[in-house]
Amino acid sequence: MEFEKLTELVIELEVDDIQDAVREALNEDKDPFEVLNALTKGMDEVGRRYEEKEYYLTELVLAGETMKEAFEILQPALAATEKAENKTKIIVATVKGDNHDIGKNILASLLLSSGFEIHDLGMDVDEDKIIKEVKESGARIVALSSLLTMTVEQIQAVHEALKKEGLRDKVKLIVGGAPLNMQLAKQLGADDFAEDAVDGVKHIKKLAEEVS
Ligand code: B12
Repeated sequence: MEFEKLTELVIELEVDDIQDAVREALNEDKDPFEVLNALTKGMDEVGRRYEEKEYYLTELVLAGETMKEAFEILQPALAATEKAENKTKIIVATVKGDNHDIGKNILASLLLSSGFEIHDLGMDVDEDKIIKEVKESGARIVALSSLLTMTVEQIQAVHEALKKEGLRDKVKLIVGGAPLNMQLAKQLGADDFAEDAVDGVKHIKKLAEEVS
């Protein structure tokens, strides 16, 4: 199974064939992270076609489902690549108003396989829910995902809410998602940003050392 073929299956929204294809790639001993990379490339092209009005919402939905199917097979292979013990608690969530959770789920499962304790609040999560979870779980790292330009300001809302509760100094806030970069992340009050989930795990390991 060539990586190009995997990318193509995502672009062509082959939701019924993607699991077999991922299985085949893994059986051929392909690196699961490279498989993930090939699938993500497909999603980028789907996004581009949507922007160019070659694809519509139906195609976006199908692309999301194709990626989720693929990830079911891929996740255990990614998880098997690392097995460390790390008891740091991490809250992950997609911000309020945003219903994109594929990237967040990938980050969460990579963190899980790095041994972190994950509190996944799902998507469309407001600051109150995050504050409540910080208090209840004692988590010292909050990782937020925002895929929409319209919702990035929700990061600031979380930052402000943490400040108001006197928790901002205790909690590290890391963010990710396509509309963000390090500069914007900092402007919005976050401590850190990472381009992709693999890099995100590296950054979070560093933050975990700082809070422990
Ligand atoms: C699939 C998809 C959907 C699916 C989502 C399904 C799901 N359950 O997630 C559905 C159909 C629901 C959807 C809906 C919409 N979508 Co949409 N969608 C996409 C698409 C094609 C792929 C997103 C994706 O899953 N990528 C694959 C994952 C693996 O990548 P990722 O999410 O970027 O995550 C990686 C990194 O960003 C990073 N990361 C992500 N989060 C975090 C967090 C932390 C802490 C860290 C460290 C790292 C990190 O790591 C991840 C893995 O490496 C993108 C285009 C694109 N290429 O991004 C558009 C896109 C995001 N959508 C877009 C739009 C406009 C919409 C809609 C408004 C469309 C509409 N008219 O209704 C709605 C909004 C609904 C809502 N309220 O959220 C635009 C956003 C434009 C913008 N800048 O604001 C995009 C960019 C498409 C485009 N080019 O126009 N969408």
